[in-house]
Amino acid sequence: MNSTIFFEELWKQYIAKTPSAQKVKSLFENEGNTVFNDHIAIRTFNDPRVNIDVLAKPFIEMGYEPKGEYHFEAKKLYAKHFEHKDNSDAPKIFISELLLEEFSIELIDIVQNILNQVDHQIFKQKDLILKGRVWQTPSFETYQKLLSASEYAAWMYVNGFCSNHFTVDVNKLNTFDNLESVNEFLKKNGFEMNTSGGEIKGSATQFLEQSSILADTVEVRFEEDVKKITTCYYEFSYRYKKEDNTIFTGFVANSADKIFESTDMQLQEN
Ligand code: OOG
Ligand code: NI
Repeated sequence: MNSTIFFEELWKQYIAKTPSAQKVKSLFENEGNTVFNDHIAIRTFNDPRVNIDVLAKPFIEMGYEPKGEYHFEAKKLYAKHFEHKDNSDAPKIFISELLLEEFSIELIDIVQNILNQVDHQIFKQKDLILKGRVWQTPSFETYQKLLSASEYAAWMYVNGFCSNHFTVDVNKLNTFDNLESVNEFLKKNGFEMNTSGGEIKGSATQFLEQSSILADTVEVRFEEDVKKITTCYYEFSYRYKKEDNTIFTGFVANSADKIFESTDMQLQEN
């Protein structure tokens, strides 16, 4: 699959679970903008069957290379970002993994059991991140156990492999000069911002400002019952030039830490 088709397919799957993203993109387009994607993000577990290296492989084959590394001590996550070697317009890829060994035996067992349900070949497929949840129907009891230890683990159990967000490159919008005006526009149109750590995460001195709307929710069929659970969200980024006059292409761990919370059910109004 060529990379253009791959990203188109990824977008289709993403908006199927995140209709707000398509709505926001259309609103920008109606104002006279072309929307460019700054980056996508993928979540996983650090189990060797599905860790960052496994999920990065198809991107490496497309011409991406590893760049920055990020540590999230409280959330027990590690992440890497990847950039395309020769196409600076290609979206950056941010992949994080849950550090299983830092959790209880119970959580480790649950995750092992989930992964054991899946044929090994599936994890090796290049289009794994187009496959969503590749394990059996989740149990709400298990979901809640995971949730008490890690919102990320619980989200991953229900949503599986996908792009958990796309990101509007605010630098490239024609009718907006900054992230504040984008946020005002989103709120005026009825979208709810992730306010954890403030509406805007980061600053010009960190060369990156980010904001995001709260994740959409869908009704998920669990073994026991149907429940509303968060899916994916849309992010907005504004990047500044560094001292050397080139634009900053990395991520800021303190800001990312708060962006992760866009899928937190507790931030939802209902
Ligand atoms: C990723 C959160 C971090 C960013 O741009 O800093 C991030 C996630 O929610 O999986 O996307
Ligand atoms: Ni992001």
